[in-house]
Amino acid sequence: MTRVIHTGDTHIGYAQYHSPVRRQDFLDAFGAVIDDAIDGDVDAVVHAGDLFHDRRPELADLLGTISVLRRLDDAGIPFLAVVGNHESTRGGQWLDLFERLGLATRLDDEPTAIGDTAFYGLDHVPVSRRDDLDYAFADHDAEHAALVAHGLFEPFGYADWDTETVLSESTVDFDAMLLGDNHTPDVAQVEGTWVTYPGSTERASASEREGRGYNLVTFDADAADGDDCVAIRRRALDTRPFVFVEVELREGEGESRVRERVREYDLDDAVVLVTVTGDGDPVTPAAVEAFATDEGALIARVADRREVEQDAEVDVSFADPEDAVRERLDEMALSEAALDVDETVRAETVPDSNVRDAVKRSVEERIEDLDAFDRGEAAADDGDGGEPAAGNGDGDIDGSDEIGDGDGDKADTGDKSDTGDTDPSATDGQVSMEDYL
Ligand SMILES: [Mn+2]
Repeated sequence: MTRVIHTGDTHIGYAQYHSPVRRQDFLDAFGAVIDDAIDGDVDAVVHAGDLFHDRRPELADLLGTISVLRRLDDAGIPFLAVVGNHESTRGGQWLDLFERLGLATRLDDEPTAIGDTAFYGLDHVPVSRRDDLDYAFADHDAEHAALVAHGLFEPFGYADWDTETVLSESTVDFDAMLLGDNHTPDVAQVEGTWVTYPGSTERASASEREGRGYNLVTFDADAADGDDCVAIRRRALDTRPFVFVEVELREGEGESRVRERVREYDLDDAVVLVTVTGDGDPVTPAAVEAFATDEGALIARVADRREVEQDAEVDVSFADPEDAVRERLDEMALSEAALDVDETVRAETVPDSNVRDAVKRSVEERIEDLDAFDRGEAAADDGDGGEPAAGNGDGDIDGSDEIGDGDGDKADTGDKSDTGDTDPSATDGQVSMEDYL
């Protein structure tokens, strides 16, 4: 029998809402999972990627992570992991550093046996390079086998990676796929193989409403009822409280009604997200936010949905903001090279910290073809063609209906225009992982 904790999408280093307290929360959630692993004396902790929020964690994040991993190591419990899209660097990976320190095992196409189960790893691979994958895994002689992978797999939301293809082309017969990337916990069976996401361990976006947790996965001949050898149980984590307040204002109602509704909740140390809809008088978000923090909230954000509805001058549908952006881009008649840049900046497939490099690469690829830098033709009419929204690719799935997370976190909104805490001017000369290896 093999019993492991399956976790992922820890996003250490994420200063959500620019809050140092939130930054600590993400590390603390990782610590809580590891404490449970030690208390429960599991055989291993399996991490399915996005341990870090971006590829440039700060020294404090690294030191915090190392001390948590050391606790696990002191308890004699291995940490097996793969690399996610958020933390992936072009050189070596942070995970290699932890492996070098003896604190982690980077899973790959060779089996890592824990008890009677062989674990394999598949790092995040961009959509454009997936056709080259051959899913060739080395043989094992264990009873059970599991693939740990980072990506958006079928049959779950936003999927762009066909699970049936992975399973049918793999040279190893997997009993389970233990996944990361999709922040919504879920479990399903594909072709007789269990496929599961544990979800993120702290809410990385306001759309992650349900409670956070991780999976406890048991591989055993009679782990579950019948002849199934895999049992997946969900365990809850005690994370930062989020309070979602929805206020529909009626005619004549205004800020005092919003305050009244906010006060109905336990705001203590919570992230409070208020959405205002309906009619009524104008509401000043900053005033309500100050009120909520005075009442004990850690952070408060107010989204007044009525502003959008009332703005008649903008003739676009906000059902899909990407449509509005595309329409405006058409009018701007940008060159092909500029469109490349736009796509890189806006697509969720490129984590924020990688945008600079990705833009540099795309311009370099175009430099031979100067025509690509000529202005294009302005579209006579809008392209209403129902092409899919750009960038619903391999970013994390936290939904797009974000409220009040105006901190420029690209994981959430795909908004690459705000450099947030990865100010380009600050990245040069910053310590990189290679300095440690
Ligand atoms: Mn993630």
